[in-house]
Amino acid sequence: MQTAPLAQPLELTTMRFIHAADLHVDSPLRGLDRYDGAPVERIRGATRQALENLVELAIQEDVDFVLLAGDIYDGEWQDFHTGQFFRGQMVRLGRAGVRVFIVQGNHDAQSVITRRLIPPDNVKIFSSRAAETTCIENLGVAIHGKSFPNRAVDEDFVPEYPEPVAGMFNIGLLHTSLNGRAGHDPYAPTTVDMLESKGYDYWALGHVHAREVVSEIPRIVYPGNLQGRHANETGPKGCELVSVDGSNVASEFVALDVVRWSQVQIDIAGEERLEAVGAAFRHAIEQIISAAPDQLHATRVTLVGATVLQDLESRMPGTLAAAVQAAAQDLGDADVWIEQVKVRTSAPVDRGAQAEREDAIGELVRLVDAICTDEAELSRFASGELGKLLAELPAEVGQEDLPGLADVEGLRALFLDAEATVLARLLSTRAPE
Ligand SMILES: [Mn+2]
Repeated sequence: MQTAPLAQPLELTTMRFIHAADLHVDSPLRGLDRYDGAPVERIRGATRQALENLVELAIQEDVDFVLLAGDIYDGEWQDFHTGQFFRGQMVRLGRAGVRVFIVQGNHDAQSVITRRLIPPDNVKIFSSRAAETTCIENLGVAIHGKSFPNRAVDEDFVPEYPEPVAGMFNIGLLHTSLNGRAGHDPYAPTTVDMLESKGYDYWALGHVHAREVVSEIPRIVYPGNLQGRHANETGPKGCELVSVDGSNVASEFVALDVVRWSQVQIDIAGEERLEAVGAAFRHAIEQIISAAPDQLHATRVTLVGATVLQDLESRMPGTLAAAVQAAAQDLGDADVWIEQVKVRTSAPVDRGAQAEREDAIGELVRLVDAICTDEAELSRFASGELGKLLAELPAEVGQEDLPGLADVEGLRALFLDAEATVLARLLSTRAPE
């Protein structure tokens, strides 16, 4: 739980609310059927179950209201079922006395969803024509928002958002890419400065699928999406549970996902037996499972390393992937689905023999040998450009992520590692995937 003081302390306000975004209910899972044994129905239903979990959390925690910052739907509904399911969940909230405030995002913009359903009375969807404000007098909260009229919104909505209501807790509900976020379309762009200058107390953002606390004062948060939808949306997904007690705003992340995506790289360098592949996989997956024992784990496995098993794989492609799948079948009660096995292994290379060659390969091996046996040269690398680069990296990049850049021994290992990668490519007789 992180707590921060408000810019202007409010005396009477006490409330709790949930902030979620990017539900993408019934988002299609493309290519899912291609995989044998895929728990298709469980994965297909995951976005709906995560929404049910959100509703249960809201009722259990007895929150005052729920904010949904856009992309509730992935796009136009196939039929009315998607909208009716969502509406049914909103009705559950309404019966529990929970109000819901929604802005539409690029995926569920006014013009994108053409089927119409009248929302229940406890749900307020902000207009896409102009930014507007709803006040809840008894809570002392003012919620400001504007929906996307169309999928592509190029302008900054924030200048148009109303002035904060004096003496109230002011919340801005906004679907935005801010000043750009990798992998996300630059819609309704704005800046942190712009958000701060508005004088609100909390900015409930949506659009970016990775959770991010953008700022503490005022608190500006992307909760991330409610449920990961593919192997690039890894880790816990859920919502922000926010408490306001007059002088403090505190919020914590609560996981609501039912399918947990992960990617794991398994190094099988030097392994000679297929059994070892299964054992290495078990070791990796046990850590993933123990971190979240109640989830269905959808995992992408990448096998790397120079191994004689590559020979087997070359003669019968699919052997290594099948070894991983077999090990997953043996896991018993654990819910694990291997989404994909990427084989990036290589054949072991006889460096001595390669160094004798009179071609680019021989030249590469001799060059790496020359550098690795030259202490002075390695020291120059460590203290020169690489050392400088290391010093300039942002603090979030842990030094443990960059092993050995600053010392001779580490550099030697890195050079040999890089050589092995290049040699594997040069010597590979496999067709590229
Ligand atoms: Mn979006």
